[in-house]
Amino acid sequence: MENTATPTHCPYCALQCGMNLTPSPDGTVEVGERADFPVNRGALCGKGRTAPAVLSSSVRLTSPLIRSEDGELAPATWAEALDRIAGELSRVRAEHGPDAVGVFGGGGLTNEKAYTLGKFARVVLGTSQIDYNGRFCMSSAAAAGMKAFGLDRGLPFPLEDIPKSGCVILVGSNLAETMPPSLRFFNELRENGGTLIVIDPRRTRTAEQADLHLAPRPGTDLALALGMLHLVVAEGRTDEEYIRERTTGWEEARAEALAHWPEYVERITGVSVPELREAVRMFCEPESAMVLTARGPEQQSKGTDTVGAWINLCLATGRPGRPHSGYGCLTGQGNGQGGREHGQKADQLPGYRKLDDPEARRHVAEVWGVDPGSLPGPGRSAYELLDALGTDIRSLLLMGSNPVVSAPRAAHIEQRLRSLDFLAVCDVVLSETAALADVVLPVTQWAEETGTTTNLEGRVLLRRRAITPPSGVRSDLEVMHELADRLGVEKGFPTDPEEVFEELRRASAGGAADYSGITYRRLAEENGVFWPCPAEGADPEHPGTPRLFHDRFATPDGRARFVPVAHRATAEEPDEEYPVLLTTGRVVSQYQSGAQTRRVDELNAAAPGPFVELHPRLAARLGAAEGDPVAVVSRRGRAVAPARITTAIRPDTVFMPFHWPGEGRANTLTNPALDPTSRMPEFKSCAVRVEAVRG
Ligand SMILES: Nc1nc2c(c(=O)[nH]1)N[C@H]1C(S)=C(S)[C@@H](COP(=O)(O)OP(=O)(O)OC[C@H]3O[C@@H](n4cnc5c(=O)[nH]c(N)nc54)[C@H](O)[C@@H]3O)O[C@H]1N2
Ligand SMILES: Nc1nc2c(c(=O)[nH]1)N[C@H]1C(S)=C(S)[C@@H](COP(=O)(O)OP(=O)(O)OC[C@H]3O[C@@H](n4cnc5c(=O)[nH]c(N)nc54)[C@H](O)[C@@H]3O)O[C@H]1N2
Ligand code: SF4
Ligand SMILES: [Mo]
Repeated sequence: MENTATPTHCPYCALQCGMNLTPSPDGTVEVGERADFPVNRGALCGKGRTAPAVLSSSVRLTSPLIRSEDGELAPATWAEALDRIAGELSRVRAEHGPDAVGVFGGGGLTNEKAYTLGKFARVVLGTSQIDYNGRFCMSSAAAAGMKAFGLDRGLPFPLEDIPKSGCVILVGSNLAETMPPSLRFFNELRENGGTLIVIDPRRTRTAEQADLHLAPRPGTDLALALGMLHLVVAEGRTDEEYIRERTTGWEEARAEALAHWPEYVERITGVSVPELREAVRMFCEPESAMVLTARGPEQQSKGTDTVGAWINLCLATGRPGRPHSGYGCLTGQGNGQGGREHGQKADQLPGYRKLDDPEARRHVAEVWGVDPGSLPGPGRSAYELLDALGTDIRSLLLMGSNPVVSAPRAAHIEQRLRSLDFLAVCDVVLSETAALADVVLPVTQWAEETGTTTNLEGRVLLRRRAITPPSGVRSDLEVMHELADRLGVEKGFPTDPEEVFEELRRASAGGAADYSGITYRRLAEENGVFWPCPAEGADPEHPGTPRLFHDRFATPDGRARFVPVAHRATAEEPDEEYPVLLTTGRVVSQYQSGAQTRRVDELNAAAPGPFVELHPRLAARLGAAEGDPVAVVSRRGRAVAPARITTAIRPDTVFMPFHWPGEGRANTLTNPALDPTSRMPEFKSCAVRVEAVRG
C-alpha cells in the first residue's frame, strides 16, 4: 500500500480537494493530481500543494512533553504523559466536580474524532463543558438555516449547480483566496451568461471577478438585505405562489422589510440606492438565483439575523428548493460541516441531535450503553467556555484549535489559559496554545491516518492513510482510548477509525444528519456520499441526497419559515476615541492561526507576516507610507503591523488578517460581543484608532 499513489483529500479547508499522495524513497511525499474528484478536478491551491511539508517538518512534535518543576516543557514517555493527564483530570473532577473539566475541539478533526471527543466528554468525564472552534466559524449560518429550513447543511446543493444559475450573490466571501479552486464554478457561471454580485467592504480578488461589487460598511449586511427585500416588494418582484405554498411568516417579514427604506439603508450601509436597485434587478430577473454567505456577514453579533435576512430575500423570490437556486453557507474548515454534526458542540448529540431532547438522549445513550440520565445537559459556547477557564473550569483538554491566536480578545483568553490548574493539548506542532500546556501529546496528521470528513456540500469523504507516521506519535483516537481506559471506561473507545464510523452510523441513524447508509466501502467506491443517507436495507442502497428541499423543507409542516428581522448597530460603533472600523479575515497563503502553514517556507515567502490594510486617505492623515509600522488600538489592546495602502478598502475601515501571533495579532483587538442565538463573536467589526509608530 505504502509506495503507490493513494487517493485522499487536503488537510485544510472545507472544499476538501482531492489529491494523490505518493511517498518517495527519500521520506518525502509527492502530491499528484487527482482529476476524478469533481470539486477540484485536480486543481489545488498553494496550501494544499505544500501540505506534505508539515508531515516531515523539523518542528513536528514526535515526543510527548511534560512541564517540569522548572517550568520548561521536556520530553516524556507516552505512559508518563497519559498517566499525568488522567491523574490531573481525575483530581480536578474529584475536587471540583465534573464540570470543572473542560474540553475544546475543532472543525478540522475528522468525523470519527469529533464524535469520539463528544462521547469522551459526556461518558468518560461526565462534563457538560465541551465546545469547539466551529462556534467561531459558521454557527450563525447554522442557526439561521435551522430556523428557516429546519436543517443546517451548508450548501443544500453541489457546487456544480453554481454554473447553471442565473445570478449568484456572494456575501462576505473572498473565495478567490479562501477556496481558490472553487473560482472555476463562478467563471463558468459567467461564461454561461449568469452574473456574479460580490458584497464586501473591500475590493478583493473575488470582488474583482464580479459583475457588480457592493462595498458596505462592515456590520451592515442586515440592513442591505432588508433594503433589497424592500425593493423586491415595492417593485412587485415577489413570488406570491411560492410564498403561499411553501412558506410561513411572510406578513411579519414583509412589514419589517417595508420599514427599511432604500434611502435609510443607503445611509447605514454606504451602498447607493441605484446600486441596490441594480442588485435587485440582477437577482430577480433570471429564472434561477442563489445567495451564498461566508464569514463576512456571519461573524457579527447579529450574524444569525443577518443570514436570516438573506434567506428571507431568497424565500420571497421563490428560490430555495428550485433548480440551481437557493441559499447556502460556504463552510470553512476541513470538516467544518461534519464537525458540527456529531457531538463536539455544547448542545448536541450525534446525527445533529439536540442534547436537551429526551428522545435523542435515549437513542444515543442506548448506542453508548449508558443510562440517558447520566448524560450531562448543554454546556457553554466556545468563547464563554474559554472565558471561564481558571474560574469554575479548572482544567482543559484541547484538540484541534489554537485559541491563543484565533479567539477574540486573545490576550485575555491567553491569560485565562495560563490561569488553569491543568492544560493538556494534542497537536502536531507546538502551537502557541500548546506552548502553554502542562502536557502536550504529539498526534498523527491527515496523510498518516484514515478518517472521514464532510465537505461544504454535505459530501462525506474518505481520507486515506497514505504514509506511515513517525515513531513517537499516536492518533487522537488512540489518545482518547488510553485516557478512557485510565479513567475507568475500558470499552467504547476503539482506535480503528472504521470501527468508530460504524458506531457513528448507528448513533446518527434517524437524526437530521443521518449517516447510517454510508460505509467506508461506499465512500471508496462512490467518491463521497451526500447526507442524509439513511440505511434502507441492503438493496437498493439509499443514493444519498445531493439536493435538499425539492418537495419540502425539514420543518414540521414542510414549509420554510420567514424570520422577521430588523437592522441593529454593531456592538461597538466608532466614536471620537475609536473612530475607525476594524475588520479581519484571511490571505491565500496562510491557514487560520497559522500553526501549520507558518511552518512552510513557500507559504511564508508569499505571506510573511501581518499587515494593516488601509485607504490612502487614512494613511495620509497618519502620515504613514507603504510598509511603515502602524498601531491599531481598540478597547482591548494594541497591535502593530506594516501599513498596506490601497484604494481597495473603504476609507472608514481597516483590515487585518488574523494568522499571526505576537505584536501583529489581530485578535488582540477583536470584540467578543456574542450573537444572542449562535454565540458567534463579532470578529468582523470593532471600533479602533490607528496611529503612526515613530522611531
Ligand atoms: N487561505 C485560507 N483559506 C481558508 C482559511 C484560511 O485561514 N486561509 N480558512 C478556512 C475557513 S475555516 C473559513 S471559515 C473560510 C473563510 O472564508 P471567507 O469567509 O472567504 O474568509 P474571510 O477572509 O474571513 O472573510 C471574507 C470576506 O469578508 C469580508 N468582510 C469583512 N467584514 C465584512 C462585513 O461586515 N460584511 C461583508 N459582507 N463582508 C465583510 C472581508 O473583507 C473578507 O474579504 O476560509 C477557509 N479557507
Ligand atoms: N480575527 C479573526 N479571528 C478568527 C476568524 C476571523 O475571521 N477573524 N475566523 C475564525 C474561524 S472561522 C475559525 S475556523 C477559527 C480557526 O482557528 P483555530 O481554531 O485556531 O484553527 P487552526 O489554526 O486550524 O488550529 C488547529 C490546530 O489544531 C492542530 N491540528 C491540525 N490537525 C489536527 C488533528 O487532527 N488533531 C489535533 N489534535 N490537532 C490538529 C493544528 O496544528 C492547529 O494547531 O479562527 C477564528 N478566528
Ligand atoms: S482550496 Fe482548500 S482544500 Fe483545496 S487545496 Fe486549497 S486549502 Fe486544500
Ligand atoms: Mo472557519
